[in-house]
Amino acid sequence: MAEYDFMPIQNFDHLEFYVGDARQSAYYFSHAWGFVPVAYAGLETGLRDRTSYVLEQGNIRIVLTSAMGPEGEIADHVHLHGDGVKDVAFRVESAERAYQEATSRGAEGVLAPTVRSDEHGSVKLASIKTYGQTIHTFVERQDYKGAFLPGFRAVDSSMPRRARPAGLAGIDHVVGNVELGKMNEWVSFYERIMGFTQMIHFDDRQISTEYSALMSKVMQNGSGRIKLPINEPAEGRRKSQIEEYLDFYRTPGVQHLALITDDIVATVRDLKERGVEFLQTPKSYYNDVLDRVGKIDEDLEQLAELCILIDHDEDGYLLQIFSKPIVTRPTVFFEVIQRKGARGFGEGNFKALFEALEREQELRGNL
Ligand code: TYF
Ligand code: FE
Repeated sequence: MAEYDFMPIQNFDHLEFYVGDARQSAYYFSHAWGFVPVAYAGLETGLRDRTSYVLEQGNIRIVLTSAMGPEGEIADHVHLHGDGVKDVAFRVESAERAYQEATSRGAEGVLAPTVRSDEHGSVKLASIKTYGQTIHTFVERQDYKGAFLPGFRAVDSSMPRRARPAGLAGIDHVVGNVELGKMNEWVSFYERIMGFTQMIHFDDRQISTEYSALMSKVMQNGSGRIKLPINEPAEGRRKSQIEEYLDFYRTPGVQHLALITDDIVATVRDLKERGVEFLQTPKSYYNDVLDRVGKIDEDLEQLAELCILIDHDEDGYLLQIFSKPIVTRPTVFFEVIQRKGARGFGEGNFKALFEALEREQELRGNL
């Protein structure tokens, strides 16, 4: 029987990026990636020090926040890291309880349980630290009917919707990069503090190509809904892609967000037409991929044209593709993934994927 889950997380609530300019980032996330603006907080809502845009697509909610001046933690965060993910927020039934469970097990609190209310109801928020300067906020929102959180106003839905969704439906996993030698600390952080377990099936994923190497372990919560892989650099012949990230982000942090689609061919075709750039896969990959993965529903020609990767495990197969970094520094990127039964992360693609990542790394002079 499953053990009692002291940290029942319902789902991801949102991902908050701290960015240099929230307005321009919102334009990129909506026009390039199809996220629809739904809420806003800034000068017009009485906020003087920051501006946030909230965008949604399917069950994905992204918050883009920037500082209105050089002071404060948002400006400091952007100064140190460039644009990046500050908060991987989870929806819970009780923020108070989640915070108590985590802090009593040793988590460092950032925001003690706090109630915020407006005419749409009230929410409870509480936050703890995780790797680098990243935090996890627990969001309790069952008594709230507003657009996002108190203090935000809904983006007028009678306005013409400039964003056209691209078929992204949910968050599959969120990956963190940690420093060399720190993997087990973070594995035990998620075990001890969050009640997560290591997906046994994929533990000790030691991945090395000719040049770079990394270790990756996948942590998941009690329900399996939340999957948080953790990467650490490993000794390779040349600089690990994880080290390149750490060199530019300056601390551990979120490396990639994997977004689910039910039709990866349509989604990726659409995103490419809007100018989103993805890693290229050599055509030779497609010569023998079906020998490895077996029969698939999709047209191989189309997958090859779009450079979509294919992998399988005992439960089925999956299709995935990786964007180039979405920010100026070679740090955070998106993965688009369609699962057709498979529960893995594309282990069979690691060689092709890491070679593609290393070609980019080499162009940047960081290999
Ligand atoms: O999440 C994963 O495990 C896959 C593969 O630096 C991956 O998306 C793993 C490590 C990495 C880039 C991609
Ligand atoms: Fe991934």
